[in-house]
Amino acid sequence: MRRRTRTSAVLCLTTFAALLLSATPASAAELPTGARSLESVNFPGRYVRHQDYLGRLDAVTSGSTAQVKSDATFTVVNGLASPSCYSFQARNGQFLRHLDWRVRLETNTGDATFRADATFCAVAGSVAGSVALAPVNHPDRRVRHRNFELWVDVAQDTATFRADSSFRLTAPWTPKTTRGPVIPGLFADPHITNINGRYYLYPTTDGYAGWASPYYKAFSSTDLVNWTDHGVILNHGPDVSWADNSAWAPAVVAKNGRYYLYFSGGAASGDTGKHLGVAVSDSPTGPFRDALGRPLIRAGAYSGQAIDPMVFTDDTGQSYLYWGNGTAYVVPLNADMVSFDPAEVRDITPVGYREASFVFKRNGTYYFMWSENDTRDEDYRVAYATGTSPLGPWTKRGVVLQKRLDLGIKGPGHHSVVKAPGSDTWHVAYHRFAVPAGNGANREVAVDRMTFDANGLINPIVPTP
Ligand code: FUB
Repeated sequence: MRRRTRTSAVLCLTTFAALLLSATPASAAELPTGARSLESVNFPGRYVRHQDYLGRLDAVTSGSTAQVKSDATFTVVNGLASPSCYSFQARNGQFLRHLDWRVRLETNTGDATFRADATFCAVAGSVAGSVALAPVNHPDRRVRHRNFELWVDVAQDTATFRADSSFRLTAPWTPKTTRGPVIPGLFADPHITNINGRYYLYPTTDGYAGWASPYYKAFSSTDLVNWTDHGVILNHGPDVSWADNSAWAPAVVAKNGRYYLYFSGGAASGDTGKHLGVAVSDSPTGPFRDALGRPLIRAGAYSGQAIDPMVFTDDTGQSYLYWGNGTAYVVPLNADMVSFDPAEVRDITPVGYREASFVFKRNGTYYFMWSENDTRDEDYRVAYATGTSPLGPWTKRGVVLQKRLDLGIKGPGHHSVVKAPGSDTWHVAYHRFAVPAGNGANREVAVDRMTFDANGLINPIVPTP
């Protein structure tokens, strides 16, 4: 009975995913992500903007008010329903979506309907360099202007319709003035690492109710500012037989000339909790394949959820797997990186521990860091301890990253740490409620400096907006 329920739920999800996939227009175009404005092709000087939460096409000039310019500026981001399409986030944090065929601005609820209604696939527009936007769930329609209002109408094969539905992406009327987020859109739980001199970022894809996203993307950078999107590197649906959703908190480590991605996932039935798995690839940007065909740690094998894996490799070459939610565990990994001796698992839970263990070593001292409170709570924060071995014992040193309401920063946590090669320069990647108007399921990724005092203790981390 249980099996049948799970099977039909899987079928439902698979059908929806297949629908979304087949809905993606064939002549897909790629858009640059980041801040942009969208200018009409047949009414140059008029731009997509929102007014009273409705989409319009209005004139914007250098003399327009700051509000008008801001209302005509969007961040092109990863599609909320499909990574091969796009969503458009306004400066107030809301997204363009269609409802009753009118384009409007609303807050992302994270449910499947909203995400689909707010995801548009880019296809070639009427003139070179322009694009048309097809709703991912209605590929026969296009975003078009009619009486200078934005509607989602059935595409017509006429020159007028093609022009009314074509836009040029231009420089934004209101340029970005903040450092964050470092990757446009909704992502969380960033795992940052440096492989052969290049920085890689592996986040959870966010914006899904219940953190239900099924896939991971990889990003890379040489300067921690400009990031290249390498696309989807592992998708629970097709790639992992035992997980369908909840693609949470990946961590990648290089070893033996290969790349190992540790991750968590849940089954569509939702009745078995989260399992922890490991995938392998010959490249840090994947594609990754499930290494075992089964979880490395099954839900329920240890108390707390089997989530938030992280691997630290000591100077001896020995790698250790850390994970946990409520309880923090560590175990030495076998040389194959995909197995361990269960008898070696240790509980290293510090006071205040919630999840997101991260371990690194500096000047002979081991640092064990973690997140406290709930990721939906603005008091989500990062604390740490120091120790003399990867297994402890640990001495708690306190909280180093927490909310800064004066800067509009809430819930900074689930971080990771990276050292610039050949230096003593350290950075921390973490997520926080998206600024503005985010919450515990609409989070963004930031990167800031992490410094130490003369005694090797971590100075309070100053989050930049
Ligand atoms: O993103 C899903 C979950 O939220 C992570 O596994 C936790 O660490 C928390 O950030």
